[in-house]
Amino acid sequence: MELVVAIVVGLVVLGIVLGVVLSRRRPVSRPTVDRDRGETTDVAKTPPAPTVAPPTTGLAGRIRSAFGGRVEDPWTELEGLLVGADVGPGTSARIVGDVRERYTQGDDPSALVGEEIRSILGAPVPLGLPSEGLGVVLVVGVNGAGKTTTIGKLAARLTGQGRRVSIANSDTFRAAASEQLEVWAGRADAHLVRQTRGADPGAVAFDAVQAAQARGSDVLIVDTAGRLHTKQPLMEELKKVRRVI
Ligand SMILES: Nc1nc2c(ncn2[C@@H]2O[C@H](COP(=O)(O)OP(=O)(O)OP(=O)(O)O)[C@@H](O)[C@H]2O)c(=O)[nH]1
Ligand SMILES: [Mg+2]
Repeated sequence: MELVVAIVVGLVVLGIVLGVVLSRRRPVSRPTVDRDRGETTDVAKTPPAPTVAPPTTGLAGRIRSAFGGRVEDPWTELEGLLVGADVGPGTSARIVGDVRERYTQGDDPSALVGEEIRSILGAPVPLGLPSEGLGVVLVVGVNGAGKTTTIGKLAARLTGQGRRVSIANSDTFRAAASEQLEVWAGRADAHLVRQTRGADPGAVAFDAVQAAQARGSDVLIVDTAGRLHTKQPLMEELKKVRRVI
């Protein structure tokens, strides 16, 4: 039997990258209608409004604000902002060190942070599913990051390619997790393995591997309950699920 366990990690960091990128987007030029005159105005062509301070909300805005002369030591502030955004202390220190080396007066520090995060994440890794036997994808991440939705999309893509897909609900913690996954499995024409709420996530994964093999599935996708990577016992639980698989 060939089992390949691909662990999907880094959703937190990905979220930060997206946050940085999105918050740097320029507002889209769109026409507005003057209701009194019935005229349409292209916002981009109107004279520039009086200079306003850049946004100080969102991670990118707060980073820029920290470097705007407001705080005495922006590097310590930056490290605190990263830790506060759930980037681990070690990675935060690394990012601060790397950005500090590259930063020169006038640079946008949030852009440099975004570049560092992208370089840490590296190029996207292809989903390495085996050509024979059962491939297992264990999906982990913080609460509400989009794990279950992504599983639905991934399952639909794989069944669309002609692969037989099983899904295991090892999120036995959150209310209605099973019902949510059932909807996605139905849409993707995938087979769902689940147990009652509160069951051991490792036990669900064990049953699911057996059931997927018995059905001749090509891929088993295992959903897990959202958790913060800073919660050690919950991370140990994930390790157990992986070992069981
Ligand atoms: N717009 C948008 N919303 C998304 C996307 N992915 C997930 N969502 C929404 O984000 C919310 C959380 O998504 P889930 O897939 O339930 O996230 P999760 O990580 O499984 O959540 P937990 O199991 O509670 O940890 C839902 O309302 C989804 O509809 C996406 O790509 N785009
Ligand atoms: Mg979920």
